Amino acid sequence: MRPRLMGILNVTPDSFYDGGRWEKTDAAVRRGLRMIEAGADVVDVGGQSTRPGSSPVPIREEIRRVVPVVRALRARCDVPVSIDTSRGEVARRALEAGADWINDVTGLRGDPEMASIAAEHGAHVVIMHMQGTPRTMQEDPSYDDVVDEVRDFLERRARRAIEAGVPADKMLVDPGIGFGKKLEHNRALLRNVGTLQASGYPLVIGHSRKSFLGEVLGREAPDRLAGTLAVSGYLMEAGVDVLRVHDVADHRDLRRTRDWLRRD
Ligand code: HH2
Repeated sequence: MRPRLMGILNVTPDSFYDGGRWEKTDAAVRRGLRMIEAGADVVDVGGQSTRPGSSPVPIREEIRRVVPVVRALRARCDVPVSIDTSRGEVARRALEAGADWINDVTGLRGDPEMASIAAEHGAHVVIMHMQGTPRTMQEDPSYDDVVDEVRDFLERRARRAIEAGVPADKMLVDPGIGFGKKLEHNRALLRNVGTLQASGYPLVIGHSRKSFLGEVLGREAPDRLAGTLAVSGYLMEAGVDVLRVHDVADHRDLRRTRDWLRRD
């Protein structure tokens, strides 16, 4: 199966890797269009960093950052646009501006309205697992069995979304690499994507340049591309449906090379 590439577009001053690079609307739109040219199957626009230790920004500021970018991308391309938010009002405004997906790192727990907003607009929904909140999540995350607990959570939240009217075929799930997880938790989740896929929903993985790679390699985010690609290759073999990545062109090359190698 051909994994889809979700290009990360953070319209923020402080995201852990691309913060401050696409803060202005024009720069963000150019970046989004470049990612689409490079082969992104969906562009994920975020207006608030959720890196460990981060605090929420005012809702009006989040809307100011993302809505013009979503509108401009929608006017200039047909590729699905995703809004990375856990706030219903931000999602609503982005969907009205033309977004197609909601990517919610709280698994629809951040705002009780989120599931019905998604249902009303016919949006695809990515339900992600996180233990704790971004501000404190890396202080001492703990699990009895991380894979089982994450799978149960994702299935429970997906059922709730279906009850609120989101069609099952518009739902995707994501174990939330780095969100309230120690190195070994991330490793267990990456090695057990089959268990997570057993729920039947397409699986999204967002490992790109994250700090677990810093722990493995002793490198900062700008120097974690090779590590990211190694994990991506592994996940492609495992049949993951969507890879959420900063480096779309490199991943397209990875995917093409792998397809060439596997061809009969
Ligand atoms: N990771 C981040 C943000 N949103 N969404 C999903 N579905 N899965 C993820 O793993 C995920 C996500 C954090 O990464 P990034 O957007 O690059 O950084 P920041 O939160 O600092 O903006």
